Amino acid sequence: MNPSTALAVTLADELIRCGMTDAVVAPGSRSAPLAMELFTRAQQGDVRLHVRIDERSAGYLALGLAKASRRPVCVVCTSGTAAASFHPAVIEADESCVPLLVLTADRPPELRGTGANQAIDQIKLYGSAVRWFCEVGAPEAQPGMVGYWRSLACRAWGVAAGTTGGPGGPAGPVHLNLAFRDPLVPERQTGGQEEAGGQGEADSPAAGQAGQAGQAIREVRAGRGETGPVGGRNKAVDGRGAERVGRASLKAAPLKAGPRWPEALAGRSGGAPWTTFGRTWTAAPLELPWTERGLVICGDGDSDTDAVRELAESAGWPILAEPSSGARRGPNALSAYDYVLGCSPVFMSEHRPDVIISAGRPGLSRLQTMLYRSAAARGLAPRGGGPDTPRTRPPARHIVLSRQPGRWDDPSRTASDVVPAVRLTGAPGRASAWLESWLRADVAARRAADEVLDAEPGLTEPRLARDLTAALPQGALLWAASSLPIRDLDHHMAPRDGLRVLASRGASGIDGTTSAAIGAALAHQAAGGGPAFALLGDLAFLHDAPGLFLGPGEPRPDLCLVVVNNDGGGIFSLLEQAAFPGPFERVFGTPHGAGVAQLAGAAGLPYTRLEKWDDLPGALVGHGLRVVEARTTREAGTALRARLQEACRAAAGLEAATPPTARSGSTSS
Ligand SMILES: Cc1ncc(C[n+]2csc(CCOP(=O)(O)OP(=O)(O)O)c2C)c(N)n1
Ligand SMILES: [Mg+2]
Repeated sequence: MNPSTALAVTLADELIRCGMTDAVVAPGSRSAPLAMELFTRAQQGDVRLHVRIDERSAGYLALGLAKASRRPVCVVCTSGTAAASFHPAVIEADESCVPLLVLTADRPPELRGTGANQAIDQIKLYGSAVRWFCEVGAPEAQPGMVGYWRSLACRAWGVAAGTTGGPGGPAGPVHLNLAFRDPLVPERQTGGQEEAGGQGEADSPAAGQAGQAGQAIREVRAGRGETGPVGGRNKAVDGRGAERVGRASLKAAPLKAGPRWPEALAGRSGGAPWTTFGRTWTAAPLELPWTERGLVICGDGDSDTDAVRELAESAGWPILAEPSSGARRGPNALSAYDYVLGCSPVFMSEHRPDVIISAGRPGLSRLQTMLYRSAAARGLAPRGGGPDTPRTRPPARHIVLSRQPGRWDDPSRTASDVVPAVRLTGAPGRASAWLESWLRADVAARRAADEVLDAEPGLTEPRLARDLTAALPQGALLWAASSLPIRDLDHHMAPRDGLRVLASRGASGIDGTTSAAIGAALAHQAAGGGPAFALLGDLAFLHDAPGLFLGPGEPRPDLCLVVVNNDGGGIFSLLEQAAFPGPFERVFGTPHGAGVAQLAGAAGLPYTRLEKWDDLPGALVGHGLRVVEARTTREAGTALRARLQEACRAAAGLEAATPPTARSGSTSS
């Protein structure tokens, strides 16, 4: 067996033992050993393989798969600029703690820096965006390599998954740079058929060697240990969630090394990984005495939302949850909190919290940040104090929940405690006036916003966000694009169960949206989840056009891409740039006139144009990957959002007169 094949076979086998169910490959020659091995393991049913032409799309596909499945997914490419094209997905995976295993093929060291074709400096290519980088080194036929590769694969897996408890910290991307020397294909491939096992050529010495090497490869793929029975790891989940056991796992036999390979390639017996890790983040929960004026705020991310919701409900605290937090559920969740925070200074001054518990990354509402700051600044005297310093209440305690050590979200820099969990003591277990007051304000804002939305006969972006999330079936997944789609959901999505909302909010890029949504949909459905949908703007849709083009053999999700086409970047009309008519349209608005229908057609995808509200439920029905376009205009969207703010301000003015309780309402700061 040649060294490149030995490394690829062993690495793939060990990752499958660790639990890898999906692998993404982009085409190239230097990565051939891994691509061919993953193809073979996929044929055996040990892993699901996805192939994409564009590495940026491939990276985001892996990101979506890993995010929805919460397990590492590997993504493989050749050397050169191909590896650089993974960078956006690596950054997003870093920022949003998604376990991604980036396997870049490279030229061996003797070809680097020589002007050799397609050789660039790939060492630490992704800088500090990865939890761990390893230059694996060119494989050589020496004793000890197998333990090295197998333990390396486990370490990469554990660091990506965030389970090592080590310096890597929480889940995130890991980069292995793999130097492959020629030959890049298995011996049998040069003279015979891959799966023939050399039988047809067994008479020649060379063919005999190749035949034995083929035998060694097959036995590794079969998960055979040197001493024990075959393990249970070589199974994969198919597109509909059924587990398939690899055919080779049914037999056991001792492993023979190939003729030129000095040691057995097999892993541990029983199909076990070389190394397993235990979680070490076992810090005790914080004991928190109950207080009436508490708020729970949830941003994007994979928090323990059941625990957060339970806490809020037992304490009688409102939940202000972004759509992709997973916590916008239950009776305490607000649906129009941004309007409440923004539209009534009187309400806010009367409703300052004494404790805020936050989880996840806040990124959608500037007002949220202001809320943290104003609550935390209360009672902090300027140096030397002064007669006007408000000292009636101490600053609010801001407790940040972090599932892993070493990383937490606190952009307002107001955290007073960072803890894994909170145990509340002394909660009265009944609804409080505080909660009722927040809920009343939320209902008032919601009603005012709904009246404005319903009065508009034409298609509008905010109403689409509201009606889409209300219409989606139980068990559905919704991928929300950056820019206005996720913000419109934040303003208008009613709390509900049975809908999983995911988004790339780590770096909030508009790139890779379609591919990430496809990946998330595939993982969601492999785990038995329902249909998937994505809400994205026209620029996000165009940005990842290559993500629409799936080869005939590729796994396809049941995913409806709902494209809101306002012919450009609508969000900029809401920002300060809009006040500069000279450069605005060309530099920020970026109209393009592209045909969404034509692009869908070029990719062979079914297309529906949504013309009116009554047609929305019907437009969402369908199977497979498909596109629904809703055309809107940026001007109308901007005017509508201004009307929504105005209506909520008026509604909040009416409601604000009622402080929650005489006791708490009398002491604002
Ligand atoms: C990769 C990347 N490039 C640029 C941006 C800056 N950006 C933020 S929103 C936006 C416009 C998005 O337009 P569209 O997807 O049509 O959504 P709309 O705002 O119209 O709802 C741009 C260019 C970004 N976030 N990510
Ligand atoms: Mg747009």
